[in-house]
Amino acid sequence: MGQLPYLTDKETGACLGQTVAIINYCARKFGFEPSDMKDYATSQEMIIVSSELHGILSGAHYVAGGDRAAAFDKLFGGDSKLDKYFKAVEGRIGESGFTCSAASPGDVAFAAYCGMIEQLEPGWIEKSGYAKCLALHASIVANADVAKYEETVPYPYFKRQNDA
Ligand SMILES: N[C@@H](CCC(=O)N[C@@H](CS)C(=O)NCC(=O)O)C(=O)O
Repeated sequence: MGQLPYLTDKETGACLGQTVAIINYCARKFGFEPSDMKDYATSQEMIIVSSELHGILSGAHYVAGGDRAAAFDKLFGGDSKLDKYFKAVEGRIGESGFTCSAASPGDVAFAAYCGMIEQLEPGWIEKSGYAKCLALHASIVANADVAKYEETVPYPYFKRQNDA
């Protein structure tokens, strides 16, 4: 498709694009798929939720007419499409601190979008009252391997301002 992200796995020879396919490929390769079918179902759902969050952020970033700042203002202004998703996820985070009984690929994907949102509008998650989502994100980024990966990301893809 000529798009990013794109993964080349030299060990297996697999080459693939599409974020959801890459997440599922890595989860299976490294044995991170939940074995419990209920957790597996929730994890898959959260991967797609994360993909839809990507679409929402992308819609503001590439808004028709180019007024990106106004589009993001609307998104972070309360009662937006973003709130709808965060309210739903907030209600699904249980005693484990995740949507599954332990951190799943879907939880990690969701945490990645929490991180992007924190970069775009620092404090929005907390200010909006999504305390469980915030704690889920904090718990994922506290993982040393996640922190190591984060250091390799050169710059944020989504930009908040028109002139960025
Ligand atoms: N459905 C794809 C969307 C990927 C996508 O939109 N990639 C953007 C960068 S975030 C891209 O490569 N845009 C350039 C293009 O489409 O030509 C996925 O989930 O990976």
